[in-house]
Amino acid sequence: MPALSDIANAVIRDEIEEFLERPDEIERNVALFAAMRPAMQDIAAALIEGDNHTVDALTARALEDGTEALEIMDDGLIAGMGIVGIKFRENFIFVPEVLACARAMKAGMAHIEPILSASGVEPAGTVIMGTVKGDLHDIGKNLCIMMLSGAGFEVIDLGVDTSEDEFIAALEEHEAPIMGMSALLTTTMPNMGKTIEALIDADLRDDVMVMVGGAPVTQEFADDMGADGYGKDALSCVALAKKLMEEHGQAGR
Ligand code: B12
Repeated sequence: MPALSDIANAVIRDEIEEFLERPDEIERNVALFAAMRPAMQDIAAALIEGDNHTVDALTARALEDGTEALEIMDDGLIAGMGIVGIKFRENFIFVPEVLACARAMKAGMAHIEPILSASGVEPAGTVIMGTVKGDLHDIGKNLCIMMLSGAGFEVIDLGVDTSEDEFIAALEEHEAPIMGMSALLTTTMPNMGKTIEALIDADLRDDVMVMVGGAPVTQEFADDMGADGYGKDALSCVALAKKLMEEHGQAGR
């Protein structure tokens, strides 16, 4: 089993030692960071410190050195944000610090976005994406959008705090076969179900495949609300969108 001392970056070692308390989270993060290249650990450390300039510079350098954009996203950026999430949950840090980390994440994403989005393949279909009403979290949604664009989907981004009416207006305007909703708060998750209800009321439910995601969302919750699919991360979002496109075609919609 990997040990804390297997992690090259001192900031990451200190963060795990000082702020992680649950044995499963310690074990998972030690294994994750110990297996990671030191350059990715450095990006994660700068993100955890909310240092957007360093994340910006290190991400650019890693790409120049030939590191894959996906590796930087998964290892440097998402793994770093995982530690931030735990510290936030345990009240070691608060909204202003998390906002600084989110800014640092966006600084890194700005470099990988053009790479993940530059696919040059035939348009795979249109997807409408939005974070549901009352919810301002957009990092995960934006990662999904980058990956979808990279896979050839045209994505209409409705942003955050998206009302049922805004989803409906976008569907009517773009006639998209797929709609994706993101929610990060247990209090806003029910708004996904409410949006699906609104689609039924507007007589649009049969025209569109609905996919949902976000950290608190589960397959079971997705089934209960009547969504057509659930994806746990940006990669599964793309796989799901492709599957739903096929199902949409088979249903003759
Ligand atoms: C960053 C962050 C913020 C930032 C958001 C900045 C931004 N621009 O997004 C700020 C500081 C603004 C914020 C505010 C708040 N937050 Co906040 N936040 C987080 C944090 C730390 C990370 C979220 C994140 O970006 N994760 C990284 C991304 C990559 O992961 P992801 O979003 O899950 O997305 C992936 C998958 O879920 C999936 N996915 C996502 N969407 C979709 C959609 C589809 C269709 C598919 C298929 C897949 C998919 O793919 C993504 C990529 O792999 C989480 C902790 C956590 N562990 O989630 C708390 C967290 C979500 N926040 C929380 C809270 C409580 C709040 C506040 C209420 C705090 C406050 N007191 O004000 C406010 C709410 C504001 C609002 N109305 O929305 C709680 C929610 C608790 C709960 N049970 O509901 C969490 C869990 C922290 C905690 N444990 O306490 N937050």
